[in-house]
This record gives sequence, C-alpha cells and structure tokens, in this order.
Amino acid sequence: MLDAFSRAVVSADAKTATIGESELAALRQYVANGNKRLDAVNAIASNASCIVSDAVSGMICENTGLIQAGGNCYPNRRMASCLRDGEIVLRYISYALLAGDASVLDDRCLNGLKETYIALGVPLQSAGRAVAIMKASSCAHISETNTPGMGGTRFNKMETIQGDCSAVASEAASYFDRIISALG
Ligand SMILES: CCC1=C(C)/C(=C/C2=NC(=C\c3[nH]c(/C=C4\NC(=O)[C@H](C)[C@H]4CC)c(C)c3CCC(=O)O)/C(CCC(=O)O)=C2C)NC1=O
Repeated sequence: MLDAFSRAVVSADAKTATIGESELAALRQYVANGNKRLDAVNAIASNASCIVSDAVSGMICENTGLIQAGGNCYPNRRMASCLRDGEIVLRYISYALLAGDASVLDDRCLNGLKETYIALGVPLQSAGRAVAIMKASSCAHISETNTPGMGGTRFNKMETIQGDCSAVASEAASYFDRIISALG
C-alpha cells in the first residue's frame, strides 16, 4: 500500500533517479491542500451509512427484480451482504482519498472482486450503478452542493470553510470510476 509520499519514492527508485522538481511540486500541493483532503474524507465518513443506504435503495428502485425471489438482494441475508459491500467500497475510497493514492483500493478491495461477484452471481451492472449513485452523493457532500430536496429528512450539510474543493472532489470521483471500471 502506497501514499502520495511513498509513491514518489518508489517511482523515483524505479528510475534510479532523485525526487524531481515536478514530484516535489505535487507533494507540496498535497501538503498545502491537506485540510481540504481531511474535510473531504470527513464528508464521506460522517455520511457513510446514508450514502450507502441511499445508493442501494436507488439501485433497487430502478431494478425491483433484485429483491424478488431469484434476485441477488433476496433474501435479507443477501440484502445485508450488499449493504455491507457498499460500506466496504466507500471505506476503501476514503482510505485512497486520505492517502492520495489508489493502491490501497486496488490491492485490498478491488483485487479479485469482479471474479468473486461473477462466481456468486452478483450482477456487475447493478453493483456499478450503486457505486455511481454513491459517487454522486459523496461528491455533493464534499462540494457541499447537496440540497434538502435530495436529502429529505436526513439532509446534512458539512460545515466547512468555503473554498474550491473541485480538485479533491474530482480525485474522489476518479476512485469511484476506478471501481466501476474494475467491475465492467
Ligand atoms: C475487503 C474487501 C472485501 C470485499 C470487497 C468483499 C466483497 C464480497 N461480497 C460478497 C458477497 C455478496 N455481495 C453482494 C452484493 C450485491 N448484490 C447485489 O445484487 C448488489 C448489486 C450488490 C450490492 C451493491 C451480495 C448479495 C453477496 C452475497 C452473495 C451470496 O452469498 O449469494 C463476498 C462473498 C463472501 C461473503 O458473502 O461475505 C465477498 C468476498 N469482501 C471483502 O472482504
């Protein structure tokens, strides 16, 4: 498992080079934006159960066969596994976002996941849809663009200092996309 710093060391070592100007500039950026990153991780972590349950119910609303006999979220045991997987995926995304590197997500969560899902008959397209909904709501929480209309009674706005979170939000989006393509 790597983070932004160890990644810079490993890549420089692979080239038998010293840490270059551009790597240092990128790390300086990582440090300078550290608080934004922590706020973004907090936005995901403190809304995790809401983000997951919303995504799984949205996925089911669009495809109600999932909770009927023969569907992969039927019976309750499978529904519980599905919700648990949503929590797992979101947790690894929060780790990757904290580290500024996707390797923890790749090595500990995505490695072999598609094969496991195929073996168990978990529908990959539905799983990808749930991840896509988690992406939308997580990025809204990070950017504070979530609305009471979408949040309903559980509406929760993060109270962070206003600023430009577009870079950290798009980095988070890239980790969700990574999962969707790993299941594709
Ligand atoms: C550390 C990382 C890690 C991951 C990622 C992980 C995933 C994972 N999900 C599983 C099952 C499962 N995953 C789902 C998920 C779903 N079904 C659907 O229809 C939806 C599309 C989707 C939810 C969004 C279901 C229903 C099962 C149980 C399948 C079964 O037992 O028939 C299993 C099989 C073992 C078990 O049931 O616990 C694994 C290993 N386990 C891990 O330890």
